[in-house]
Amino acid sequence: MSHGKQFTLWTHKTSPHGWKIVFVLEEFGFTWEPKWIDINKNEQKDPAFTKYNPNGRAPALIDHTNNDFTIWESNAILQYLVDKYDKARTISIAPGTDEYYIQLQWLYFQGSGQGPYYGQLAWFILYGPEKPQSVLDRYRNEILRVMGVLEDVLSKQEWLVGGRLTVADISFFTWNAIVVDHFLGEGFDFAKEFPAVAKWHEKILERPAIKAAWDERKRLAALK
Ligand SMILES: N[C@@H](CCC(=O)N[C@@H](CS)C(=O)NCC(=O)O)C(=O)O
Repeated sequence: MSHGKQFTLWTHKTSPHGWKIVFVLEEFGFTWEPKWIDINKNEQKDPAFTKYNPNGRAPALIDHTNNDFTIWESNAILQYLVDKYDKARTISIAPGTDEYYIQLQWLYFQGSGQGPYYGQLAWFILYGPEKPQSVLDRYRNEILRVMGVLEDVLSKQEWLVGGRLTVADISFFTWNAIVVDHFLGEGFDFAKEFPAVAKWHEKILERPAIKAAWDERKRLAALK
């Protein structure tokens, strides 16, 4: 490590999976160095990256304060960061409690229920050589179904777990923002269709570190 910072984050400049890691690094005030890989150039399959993440997908994190410990899968990275460094539990639930497993439940649901379906709709719209209507409908409907699950829960409680913002909430933010802004169409009215989810989403963005990081992502996306 020559940059002298605490972490190196390998990710694509606008990756939803990478930016939720940035949110947490910034929440803790950690220093980190980005190593941008361009997925449009397939750099995520390059050995320079796959030596850190054999799955060849952004992101991967290296913790230089812990013997260059390396970890991939975005929610495993979130879990690592809060279990190891959030001793004050500012954005997480303490291990060993029942609520810890509810936090895990939401992180697994984000990784298996939100990420893949949202990601596939985005992929077909952006890169699909064909765009079969049945496929677009399948992923769009699945996104609406996932938002419906969140709506059901968040219309009865403010946060997913623990009565406060945690990494469980943070993990959903980036994909929700991206599909609402780019992939659900201009006719999609977030606040009208899913009022509790939209309100929760805006509250996450009120967190200064998250707002600043998301503004930076928007700046980088505009430079593309
Ligand atoms: N489950 C993984 C998903 C990672 C993922 O799909 N990353 C995207 C960027 S947002 C990627 O690298 N796509 C390029 C590819 O699939 O080859 C995680 O949460 O880290």
